[in-house]
Amino acid sequence: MLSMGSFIRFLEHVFTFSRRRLQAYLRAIVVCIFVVLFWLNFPLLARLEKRIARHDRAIVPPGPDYRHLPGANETLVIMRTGSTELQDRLPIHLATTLLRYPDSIIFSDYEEEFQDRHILDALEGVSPYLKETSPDFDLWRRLKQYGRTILRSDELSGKAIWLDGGAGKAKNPGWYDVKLYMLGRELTILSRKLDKFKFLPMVERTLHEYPDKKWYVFVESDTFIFWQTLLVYLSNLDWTKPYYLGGQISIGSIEFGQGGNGYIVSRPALRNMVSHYQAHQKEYEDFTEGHWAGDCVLGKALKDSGTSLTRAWPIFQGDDVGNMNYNHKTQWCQPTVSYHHVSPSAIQDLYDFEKAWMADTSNNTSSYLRHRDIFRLYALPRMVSPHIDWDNHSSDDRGLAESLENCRELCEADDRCLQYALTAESRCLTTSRPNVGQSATHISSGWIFERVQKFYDVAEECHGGEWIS
Ligand SMILES: *[C@@H]1O[C@H](CO)[C@@H](O)[C@H](O)[C@H]1NC(C)=O
Ligand SMILES: *[C@@H]1O[C@H](CO)[C@@H](O)[C@H](O)[C@H]1NC(C)=O
Ligand SMILES: *[C@@H]1O[C@H](CO)[C@@H](O)[C@H](O)[C@H]1NC(C)=O
Ligand SMILES: CC(=O)N[C@H]1CO[C@H](CO)[C@@H](O)[C@@H]1O
Repeated sequence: MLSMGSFIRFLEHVFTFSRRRLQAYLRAIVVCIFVVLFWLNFPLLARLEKRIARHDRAIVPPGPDYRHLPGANETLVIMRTGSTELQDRLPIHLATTLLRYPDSIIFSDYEEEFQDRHILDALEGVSPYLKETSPDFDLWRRLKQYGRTILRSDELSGKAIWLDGGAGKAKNPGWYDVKLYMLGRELTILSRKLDKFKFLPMVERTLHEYPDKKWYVFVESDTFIFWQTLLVYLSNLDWTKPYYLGGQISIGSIEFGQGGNGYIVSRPALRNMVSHYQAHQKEYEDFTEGHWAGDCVLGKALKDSGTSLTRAWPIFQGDDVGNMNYNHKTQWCQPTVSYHHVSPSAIQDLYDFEKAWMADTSNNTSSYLRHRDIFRLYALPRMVSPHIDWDNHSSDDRGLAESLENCRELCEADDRCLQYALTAESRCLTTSRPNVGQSATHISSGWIFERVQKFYDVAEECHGGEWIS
């Protein structure tokens, strides 16, 4: 048998190749053979990879047991979404928040199976005449006839964006606009028009599906709830009384819980409302047609059936955890349960945060989070170093600055300034309001950490739970 050396010498002799060159060719051939073998075995490798991943998951220590927290089994979570936003908004909840709730229902404007979840059509119970003739039900009729594939790509919500930094509420009475995504404008309005009709039939169907829960927690796909804190809150209330808790807002003379903040209804209140609605469905449908906010219609139906809103702000927040008005008086010692306008990445972040917090407090399931705790445990650690592509909601214009560092100097020179941001146009913005902010493009943010830490340190200790009832 020829050894490799003599084989090469033989080839050299035949082809007068240089030895070095030949070795390179051989190496290339060997690599090619490996690549081909690898390619052929790809399915096998994929299976192996999956097995490793499964194994990894199996050895992750189980997190705190959300599903068996006291009261969890007597609480139902109802999420309202829409066919146009579902694909972008629901997966994060299926992977995080919805895993915690022993019982939950998801309502949309189209009945379908989505990632092994059955999605109910909230509009099923609306009067047939209205559904067949109202222009507001255009989208619903198309979906019913052709299915979800009829949705054009420009009708799907795409990546959630902040059109106006969440500050549009004051100037725009249609606060729903704050929630706009990258939708074709026409459809945004269409889908909102449809959305307002969901509320009352959704509540009716909910009671039909789960008639015996003590508490019904209604959320949207951009709501985040601190689950344990919510359950501790509810354990402090008497569920046998009619309760309707939410973040208060008014349209005209009707006060109601803003839908995206989440709102909570006790069983007696829900039952009263559903019987009242069943007796006056036509009137409520007429009222809804002439109105633009479904959560307001719901507030009216609850009021008409004997349950007024319990104003639960600041326990319920109308905005994201990154955009809080922390102050030592009205937003500090009160517990915190819900946030609104929360992006999917922030939902993941808050979910992980609560999970770690629960692990730390697992010896006492009566532990709850106050705004103060969120400031210390969530906000402060995120304020240590400057963030690129981040908006911390600084708004006092200090003029031009050459760099983020220069902007920081402008902030340092003013004792009240806590944080700063530099825009793409090199404008330096500062504020005395401590805020985590959120991911954004063309702006960078920083904090004077000693000062935000001091903001925390100088506040008085909190005593007792300030539950609103
Ligand atoms: C919920 O769980 C508690 C124990 O944690 C139990 O006493 C109660 O009966 C359960 N309620 C329901 C409706 O299953
Ligand atoms: C729970 O653990 C903390 C420290 O980890 C401790 O300070 C606290 O007293 C414990 N509470 C109970 C009820 O055991
Ligand atoms: C558990 O936490 C709650 C709320 O902070 C507190 O009131 C209670 O005393 C704690 N229980 C124990 C046993 O430490
Ligand atoms: C709420 C708030 O103060 N938002 C500010 C965030 O920063 C931008 C600059 O990018 C300001 O324009 C907003 O007013």
